[in-house]
Amino acid sequence: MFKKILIANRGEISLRVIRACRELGIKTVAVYSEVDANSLHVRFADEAICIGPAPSAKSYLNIPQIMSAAEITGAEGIHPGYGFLSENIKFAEICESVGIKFIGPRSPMIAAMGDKAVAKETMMKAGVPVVPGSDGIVKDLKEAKELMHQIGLPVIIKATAGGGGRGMRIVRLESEFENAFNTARSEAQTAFGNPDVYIEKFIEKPRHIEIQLIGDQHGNVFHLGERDCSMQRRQQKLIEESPSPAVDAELREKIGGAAVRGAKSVNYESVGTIEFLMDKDKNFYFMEMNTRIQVEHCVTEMAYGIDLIKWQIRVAAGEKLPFKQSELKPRGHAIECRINAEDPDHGFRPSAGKIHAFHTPSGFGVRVDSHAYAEYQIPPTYDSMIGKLIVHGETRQEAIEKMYGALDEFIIEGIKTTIPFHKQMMRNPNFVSGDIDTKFVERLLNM
Ligand code: MV4
Repeated sequence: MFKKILIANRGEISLRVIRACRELGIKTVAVYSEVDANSLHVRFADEAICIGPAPSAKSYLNIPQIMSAAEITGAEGIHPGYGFLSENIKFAEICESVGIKFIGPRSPMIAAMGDKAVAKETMMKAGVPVVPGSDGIVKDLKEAKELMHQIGLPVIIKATAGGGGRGMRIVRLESEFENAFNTARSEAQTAFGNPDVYIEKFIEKPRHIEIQLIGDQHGNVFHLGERDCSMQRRQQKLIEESPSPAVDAELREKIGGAAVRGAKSVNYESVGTIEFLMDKDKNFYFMEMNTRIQVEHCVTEMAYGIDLIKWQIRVAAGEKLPFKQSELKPRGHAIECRINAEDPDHGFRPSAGKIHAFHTPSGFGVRVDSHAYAEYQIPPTYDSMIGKLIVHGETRQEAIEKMYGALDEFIIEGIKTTIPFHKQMMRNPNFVSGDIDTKFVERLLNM
């Protein structure tokens, strides 16, 4: 087992990894930018190294500085958290080349799953359902039209260099197709410097269902059920839950089994998530695979009673997973609300500044993962999430009630937050009945 791990991240996820290491008897090294000198991850780590000024490029993305910090402190492993360098192939390669364990999959795996076409091909070979569409990039209008007729309308045209919802164009009428195809290509050239597009069957009003996976270095891969992340706004997740109100035990086994087949086909190790689109008829289609721990991992932890970060560290140290898939079942229901320093009454615009009062909720089944505190000055440099509120109840209804009460107890003064928005959602009839999809929030806000 590692004696010392450096966490190449900041904020709540850095605190989360510090806690897991503490419980595993592992010493921790925090890295921080000048503006983060008073952050809690600096305070609670065993050692802390300043790696540069505020801009991420000069600090949390500064590979030489991070590697120097690891060398100076003798860290044997580096946990990248999420975002920043967590899926950076070069960073994983550098760690591998100097014998420091990158706590995640090996660099070739990050590369493979990071290439949309390779990932889709891999999943197809493993029998994982993928969205019907072109086999890679569509080279010209003639081929595109043939595909449109094969797939059937509506179709979606996607820029291969796009991502996160950018460079996508839906076509519902044949008469629109030629113009849409040409416009999509020229917009892709302008936006990404690459005009290449591919075409897929458009899945109407999909849910975003993702499967939590964990694999060890002995060929074992398990799934820990699904998370429903359909409550999004402009590709930003706001509320996540496990299990999904749209998935029963039988469907869970189907989707989870498909995800495990996909992961096993590439000998996946570490934690990972396979994202699916699911239509109203419960057909599910592979979207992408994330080779890192995710913000919303906590709802899986609460529903399955498993500490994912500790197991991620154990498998990185070579331990064998002691699980039996048949015993990995969700119990009760967990919901997470992302607490962002944003103003929901003004287009969720950032609301950085100084927090004057900070009181967190608690009670049975209430968890707050946050690096914020009273008098904390939120830097405008990084993303706006200042914490996550997670609740666990025996039923979804109880979890919703518990979430509403916890949000009501959550006092943050001095900045605007998404708390009022989340309270409204816990009282929204569609959310409460589970009748939502990935465009629900945007329709609700008339975006
Ligand atoms: C789709 C789709 C419907 N049909 N592909 C959005 C970003 C990227 N992850 C893929 N996305 C979508 N791809 C087909 N064939 C709908 C979306 C989509 C979406 C997917 C997941 C979560 C939120 C979303 C919001 C808008 C669109």
